[in-house]
Amino acid sequence: MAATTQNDSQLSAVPSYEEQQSQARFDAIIDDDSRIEPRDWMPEAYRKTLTRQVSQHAHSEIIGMQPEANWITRAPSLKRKAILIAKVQDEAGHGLYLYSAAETLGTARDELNEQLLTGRAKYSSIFNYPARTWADMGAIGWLVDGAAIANQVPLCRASYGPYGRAMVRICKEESFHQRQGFEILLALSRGTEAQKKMAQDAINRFYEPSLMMFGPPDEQSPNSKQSMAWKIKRFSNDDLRQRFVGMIAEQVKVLGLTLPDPELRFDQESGKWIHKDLNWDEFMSVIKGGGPMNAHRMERRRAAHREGAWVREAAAAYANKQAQSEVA
Ligand code: BYC
Repeated sequence: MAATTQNDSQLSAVPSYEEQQSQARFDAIIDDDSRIEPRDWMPEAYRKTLTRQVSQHAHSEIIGMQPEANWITRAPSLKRKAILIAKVQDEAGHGLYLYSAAETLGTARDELNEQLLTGRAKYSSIFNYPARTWADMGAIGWLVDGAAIANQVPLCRASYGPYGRAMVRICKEESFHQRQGFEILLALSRGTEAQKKMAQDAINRFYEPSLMMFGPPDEQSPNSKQSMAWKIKRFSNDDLRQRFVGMIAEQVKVLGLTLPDPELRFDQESGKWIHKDLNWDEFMSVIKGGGPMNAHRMERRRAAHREGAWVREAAAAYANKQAQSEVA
């Protein structure tokens, strides 16, 4: 009996002719740099890794609203307030496009949301650091959105159609976000001594966490190799970090400020930027929930979800009513 069971499972592990054909078609689409669409056959592992990445990306956009939203009431002028409101609203939109893209992979939004609220899904490490001063709005825009752009522009070419298309729109908005952050820092750096100091302090605190947004070093990144083979990721974590460092090393000069990294230099021989060692123990602790703001961010998100229950109920009741009137 046991032998029969083993035999059966061995047989079921051998792909059927149809499965082999589907796999070959999938491989050809990837090789061809073309796109996988929701109705196409895809390996379960591809679906799973995309659901993980896209939903975690969506969660990051939603949690990422918090540090900036906290500054809306304290923005130094009406103009700054209006810009910040628009930016935070954009992040909500990014979350919604990304949840929609993730849903096309077959997991309902309620389930994805549940994964966030119960701590089963990650969101970007960067949002577990506090935004202490107005200059932090500048540092978040310039460094955090800057890192986001460096990471996300290649994702516009991700092999999964709905993800790549969502990224095109998101990247356009992110580049406006980065400029507004840079402009906040520029105004502060040209202001009083105290304002300049505040801008430098914000850069000092956000530099290292923004470099860690690209994920662990390549040799410690369990998902990169396969995600690159599937053309979800187009560049490795370290390669993208390199591009970003090169970009901000030049831009900081325009600000008349500095990056808190005495080791930072371009090494002609290797063609690489050398930067200080990043604190990967801290990164691991932050992504496991031990960052300075993890508990606060999650508490706030759960409260917002609870407080939004009546909106979801009203929207569902309205949709129901519309559907009924269409049938009638
Ligand atoms: N934070 O094998 P690896 C924004 C996890 S939103 C937390 O390299 P992968 C913005 C990783 O998930 C920015 N966790 O993974 C919003 C994995 O754990 P699991 C968000 C991280 O997926 C509002 C493990 O570490 N951007 O810009 O190949 C306002 C091993 O890593 C992080 C995106 O989500 C991290 N930083 O590569 C302002 C971009 N890094 O899942 C701004 C899309 C790694 O196996 N995502 N981990 O348990 C990606 O490009 C990739 O998922 C990553 C990681 C490069 C982040």
